[in-house]
Amino acid sequence: MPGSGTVVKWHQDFPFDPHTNDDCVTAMLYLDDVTNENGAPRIVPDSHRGPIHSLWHNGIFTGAVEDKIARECETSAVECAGPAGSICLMHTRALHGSSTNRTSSPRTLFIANLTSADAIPLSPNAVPSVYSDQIVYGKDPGKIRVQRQTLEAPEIPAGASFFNQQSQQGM
Ligand SMILES: O=C(O)CCC(=O)C(=O)O
Repeated sequence: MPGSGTVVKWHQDFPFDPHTNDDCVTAMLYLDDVTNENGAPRIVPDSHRGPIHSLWHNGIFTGAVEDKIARECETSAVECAGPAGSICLMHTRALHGSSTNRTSSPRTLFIANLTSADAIPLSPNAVPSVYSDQIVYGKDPGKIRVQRQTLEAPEIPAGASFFNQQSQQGM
């Protein structure tokens, strides 16, 4: 929101919303024009091929990667600006963040997590909806695909937003 000074710190979505496999995509529908001035999402190309970074620091789930990784993101991220109606599709492992909205108008995104039907959630959905678990394309395979991985359990947020978690002083 304008004037809030809110920054979305660098993170990957998968550690917030782990599944049995990572064939998962975050879809961000831009409801307003999204520009450099109002905090366009910034994504690090190819980072989905890299490691999952911890969002826990000093025993606190901060929802953000450690400072050293964040500094690397700053130098390699690309900005994803676009007019209202655009959709930004991002792999669940992609490192991303957004800077503050420096304009006087809101910048609104509708965000949906799309997963392969055989990717089953490993932690409770923090933002349940009537559309949760709906198959949007294809049929239920009746199978669960499990990839070999070791993941840290996320902290389940008290509210619908991860902003409270990211504002904690854990790093
Ligand atoms: O609101 C934004 O700018 C990005 C939100 C985000 O990073 C996310 O939903 O994972």
